[in-house]
Amino acid sequence: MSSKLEALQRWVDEVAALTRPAQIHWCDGSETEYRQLVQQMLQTGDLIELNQQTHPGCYLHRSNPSDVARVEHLTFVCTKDEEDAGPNNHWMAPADAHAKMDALFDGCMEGRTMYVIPYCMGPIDSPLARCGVEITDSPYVVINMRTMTRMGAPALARIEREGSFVKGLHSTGELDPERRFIMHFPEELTIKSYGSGYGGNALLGKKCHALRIASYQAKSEGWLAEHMLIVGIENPKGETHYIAAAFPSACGKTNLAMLIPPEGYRKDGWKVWTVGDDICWMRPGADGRLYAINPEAGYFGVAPGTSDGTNPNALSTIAKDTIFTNVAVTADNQPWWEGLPGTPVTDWQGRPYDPANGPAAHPNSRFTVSAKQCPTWSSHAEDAQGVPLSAIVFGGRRPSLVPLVFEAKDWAHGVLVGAAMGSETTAAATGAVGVLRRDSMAMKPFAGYHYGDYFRHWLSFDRPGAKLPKIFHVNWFRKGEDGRFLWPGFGDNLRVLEWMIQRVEGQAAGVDTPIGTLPAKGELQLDGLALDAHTLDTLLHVDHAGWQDELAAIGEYLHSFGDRMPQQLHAEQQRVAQALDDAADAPRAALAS
Ligand code: GTP
Ligand code: SPV
Ligand code: MN
Repeated sequence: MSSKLEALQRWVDEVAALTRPAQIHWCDGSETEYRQLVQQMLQTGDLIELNQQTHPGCYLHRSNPSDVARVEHLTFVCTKDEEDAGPNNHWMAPADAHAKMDALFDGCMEGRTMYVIPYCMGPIDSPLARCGVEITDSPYVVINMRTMTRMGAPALARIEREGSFVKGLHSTGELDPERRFIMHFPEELTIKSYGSGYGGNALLGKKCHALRIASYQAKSEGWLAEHMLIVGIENPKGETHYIAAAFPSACGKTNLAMLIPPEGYRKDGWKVWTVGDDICWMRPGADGRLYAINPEAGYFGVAPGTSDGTNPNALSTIAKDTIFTNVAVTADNQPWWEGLPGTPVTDWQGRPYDPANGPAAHPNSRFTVSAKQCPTWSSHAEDAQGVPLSAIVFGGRRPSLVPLVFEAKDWAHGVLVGAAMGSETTAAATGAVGVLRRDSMAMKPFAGYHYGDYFRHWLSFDRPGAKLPKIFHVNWFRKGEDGRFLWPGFGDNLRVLEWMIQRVEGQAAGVDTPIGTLPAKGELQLDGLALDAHTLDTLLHVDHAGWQDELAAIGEYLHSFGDRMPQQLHAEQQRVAQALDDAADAPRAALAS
């Protein structure tokens, strides 16, 4: 072992002394290693073989029923100073957190194999990429990390070159919700996770490293780590605009990243290219534009709702070599979830399907698959320098008030729009579903430091020479009085993206309103869509009284972060509130529809 890897070896020895595994396996990321792990997991029942005729290389994993989502109430950011974690995070003093976790890890791997997983987040030769090492006793974590990251020998070589890496220690423990914690020590570039084998709790490269630790690093290094998809939209002239979009968990990132253009668009030559579906790291390039990479190598996507009608690209992506977690199965052993044709016979817990027990697939059931299997995988997804962004989009599940799309006036207004984001909660985290909460930039569960400092960092990108993307807000989830979605969504969302691109290119005038610029009449391309005039009016209406209340609530929200909230954001909130008050005095002048 070279001297540069001594620090890693020392840490592995320390962890082994604490957890006392029967053996240690250094993961090389090879196909042979993957096959061996799969065989072993088939024997232990950790994996169940699915129909290999219809789904070659596909397996099912069933989680413990108490362990099927992220656990925000058990997730902590442990900075020396409590203020640095901010009111947006749960905090514990680092010494207390280490003591608590080390007591849980004491002897927890006895009789088991400890896996050492070197991984790289981002293209292996990218200056924007960062490495980590996860130590885990879960073979399920190993096979998922192999798909989700660049795992193994090349990552180890980069760690040896750079000498620095994020340390992640994980054990599934007893899967006891009372003995489950996800702890982050951003100042030590360290993660400790115990008691869960699920997704974001256990695949430490994803939310723990690539968002919580990375957002903290990004603040001091001048970049951004965000909960965003990255998609390329190619117009009929062959020009591609890249768009990054932040929607909260289970609010449409994977779907937008893989969208299939409506028929008319396809005929005209529009194409969509997928760069990333969950996480985006971006930094300013020499030309002043923001450049983005996808730090991940795979998708850990929501299964329910994925169908030929909604996301055919995802469906063909997961036709082979995919791990399914907590889906149902059909009589001929195919994976099944709500939204697919056919009928389930066995539910996600392995019980005979009975509608009285709820959905057959868990609402947060997922697929893990290599990004390269996506038919629309972008040839630029591996570009070391990343792709230049034309637009940043914020959005959430807002059943009322928030129009289909609006554009922020400038960067500072855009930061306010992102900070003010609200969305109904989903099954991606434990707790009540469908409750409206603020989820600034879709980072409420993931910002590794104080939101006030985070917004200040965002504002700091607006500096001389910067050629920043335009910022938009969308809402695919507006509901009518009958409770149905007003906007068709999915592929038809391209209509809204096209308007954004026209705005970027200076080709759409839009209509100014106090909350931002909306499409003018006729600017949204709606050919081939059965959308009546009344629905369109509702989707593009700015309800002044409703927005006055919303701005008051946003003002209170900003104040809840105390002194660290930048004055500039308060000023933006006051500017928009004032514009709404002024418009209320002269209502006709400023209405969008
Ligand atoms: P995470 O992986 O948890 O971060 O989720 P995500 O943001 O990638 O969400 P995803 O694309 O998987 O979508 C989650 C759910 O929202 C699925 O059930 C989709 O069918 C649904 N959905 C996605 N896009 C749309 C849309 O445009 N309209 C409507 N009505 N539903 C959508
Ligand atoms: C999310 O919840 O935003 C996800 C799934 O993408 S997890 O990896 O569990 O965080
Ligand atoms: Mn996510």
